[in-house]
Amino acid sequence: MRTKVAIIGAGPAGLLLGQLLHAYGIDNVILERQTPDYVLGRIRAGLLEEGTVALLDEVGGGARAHREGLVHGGIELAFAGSRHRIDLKAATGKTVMIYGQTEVTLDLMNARHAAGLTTIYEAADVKPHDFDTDHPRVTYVKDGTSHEIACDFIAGCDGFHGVSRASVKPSAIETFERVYPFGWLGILSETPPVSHELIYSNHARGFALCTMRSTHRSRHYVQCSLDDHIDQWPDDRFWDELKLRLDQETADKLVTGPSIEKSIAPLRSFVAEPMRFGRMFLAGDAAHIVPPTGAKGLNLAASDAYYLAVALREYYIEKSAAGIDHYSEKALARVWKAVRFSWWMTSILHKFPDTGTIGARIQLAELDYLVASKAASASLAENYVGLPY
Ligand code: RFL
Ligand code: PHB
Repeated sequence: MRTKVAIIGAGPAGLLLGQLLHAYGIDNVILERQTPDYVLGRIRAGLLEEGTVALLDEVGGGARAHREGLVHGGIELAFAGSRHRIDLKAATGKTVMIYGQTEVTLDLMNARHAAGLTTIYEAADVKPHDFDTDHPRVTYVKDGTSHEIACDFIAGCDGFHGVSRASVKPSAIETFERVYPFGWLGILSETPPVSHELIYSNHARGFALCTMRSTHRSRHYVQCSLDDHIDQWPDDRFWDELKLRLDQETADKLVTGPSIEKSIAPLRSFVAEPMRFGRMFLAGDAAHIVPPTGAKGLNLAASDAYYLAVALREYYIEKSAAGIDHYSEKALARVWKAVRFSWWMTSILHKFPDTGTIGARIQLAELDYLVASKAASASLAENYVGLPY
């Protein structure tokens, strides 16, 4: 088989890239290790920047998001027993949208299917080859048979544990990493959200977040130990702990119910530089990870896909390599700002085991300043709604 761009991974980065390339007349094939149902079953991000929604619109996959997504003009920060609203819309003129990653993925999968584009699911042993030559190729095994795709370019959209970044020789790549000393325990429940907007809570017992997927489905997170296992967190313990970390009014209003999904995610900041290796590009989690506190992971996957698609369009339509030559630099400039913001949101909202009581007091002083200062609130808002592409 031959294609212009072989995309490894059918997560948000790979699927969006595939649709953007198709819109620009560039044929592509996606290779995905898992089944479609497995990909759709991963409960992850929930919050989209306007730029991400605009990209879904650009590829004709945004209609359901506009119908079913919940548009939010603010967030609340809870600390020292009270809640304070940050008015995102007033500060930036922009809003954010609650629309789950599972829905984004489904809409992009449907758009890809409708366009008749090839996605090979359950592709085993996927390997990129010869990307430092003009004739890259990708090999894989499907139903026990080996196959090869010859291509012009490879897009590594295969997430943090993917094969693309791992195929680069160590001397060609530099990585930056911070692993945080805690995780997030998340549960999904068929209960109404406790508030119209998201509540991020700094509490002496640890961070908590009240978010949602719809008007009848809630998503909640509590900071937990990295040693914790979900078996140690029956639903009752989760709800009790969450209530303890919220202000009294919110705790009293919280509607609890059985969890329909429960998982623990470690928190990490990670960046690989560069994001281009000859004729292979990395996009999304394959190149960088942010802690979920700033809600940036999925949105960065979308901006990478956009930068890469535009660069490849320039290559094919305008016959210029300038776009692909600048892809890494352009994407990384936006990535590092989101890494900085996500690290900062994490640092002011979580309980850190090693900063002691002075660390906790400094966090409260910073939060107090943040909600009282127009300039500081506006800075948070500007980053939260997403920096321009
Ligand atoms: P994905 O979604 O990981 O998709 C990568 C795809 O590549 C496939 N793959 C392979 N395919 C072929 N061959 C191989 N060798 C392959 N190796 C992997 C995988 O099966 C998968 O389908 O990366 P992408 O597209 O870059 O999208 C990024 C987002 O998924 C990610 O940034 C966010 O979900 C991060 N994230 C969260 N972000 C938020 O903004 N808010 C959240 O609440 C939030 N929660 C999360 C998260 C990420 C998590 N991970 C990675 C474990 C919770 C979790 C648990
Ligand atoms: C989510 O809805 O899962 C979500 C929202 C905002 C975050 C993290 C997760 O910062």
